Amino acid sequence: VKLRQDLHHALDSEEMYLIFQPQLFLTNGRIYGFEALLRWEHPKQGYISPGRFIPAAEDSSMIHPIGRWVFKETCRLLKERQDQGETMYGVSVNVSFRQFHDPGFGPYVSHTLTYYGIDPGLITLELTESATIDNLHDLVPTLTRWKEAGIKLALDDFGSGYSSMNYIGTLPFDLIKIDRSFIQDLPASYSKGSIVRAVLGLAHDLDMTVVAEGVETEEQWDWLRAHSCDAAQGFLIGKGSPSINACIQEAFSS
Ligand code: G
Ligand code: G
Ligand code: NA
Ligand code: MN
Repeated sequence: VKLRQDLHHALDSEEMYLIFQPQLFLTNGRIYGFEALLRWEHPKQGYISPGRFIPAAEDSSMIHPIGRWVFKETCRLLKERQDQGETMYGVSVNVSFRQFHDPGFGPYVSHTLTYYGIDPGLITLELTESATIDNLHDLVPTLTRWKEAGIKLALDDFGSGYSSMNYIGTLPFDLIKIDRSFIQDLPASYSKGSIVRAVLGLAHDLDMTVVAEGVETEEQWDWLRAHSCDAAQGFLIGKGSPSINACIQEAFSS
């Protein structure tokens, strides 16, 4: 209850900020893009992980202003890079399925991109599920409009929790992010490897890109590269930083 109340003040009092975690192409080690991850430094409790506060935000309606802020802040930071003449990279932003209950969110995304003059092709929206969805078909019009605008769509944490084959069959995803739980036991686990190979086959058959999450070791990197996974993200490459440039330095320092 307290956490929920504190969420109300968190955005206004600038307790929340974004970090960017780098993703590299497995073929050539170049930058694929970045994932924006929300951070909350609570004035009394210190760091609170999104794993704790996102579910609380989803259970209240706080996910709506928080979700809008995350998208706007990402665009603001991209605009800053653009104005400084820096190289532009794609950035993915997490969107909770609960945010579709906010009918203004779709238009908000379009307006914000226009306001900051950001190429929609730079944006991937990562859809994350924390509960079952009754009617996936209801999401299709909004997702189709985003795609028509040039925004890419990712299915996050694939294989874990509630996200299932049903999602891939119904919604127009451009990429799949394989959950860390499948990657962490590679290359030792034959069964996890088998699942990852199957996901790669399925995704590539459907012309989808695959990003592996939670890559921590060289062995995992080599295995994923040998099995034609497209890109990797994880502590092996970098933990992430509020500054995209610092993030790039970290990614290439190892
Ligand atoms: O940040 P961390 O790596 O601890 O992420 C934990 C979980 O929180 C992940 O499932 C991630 O997708 C989610 N998450 C991180 N940032 C955001 C955000 O801005 N919005 C939503 N909805 N989820 C987020
Ligand atoms: O839920 P989602 O997968 O979107 O969020 C990623 C979460 O995993 C974040 O909490 C992030 O800090 C964390 N994370 C990112 N890379 C790694 C990694 O290589 N290992 C571990 N253990 N956690 C990671
Ligand atoms: Na995510
Ligand atoms: Mn994820």
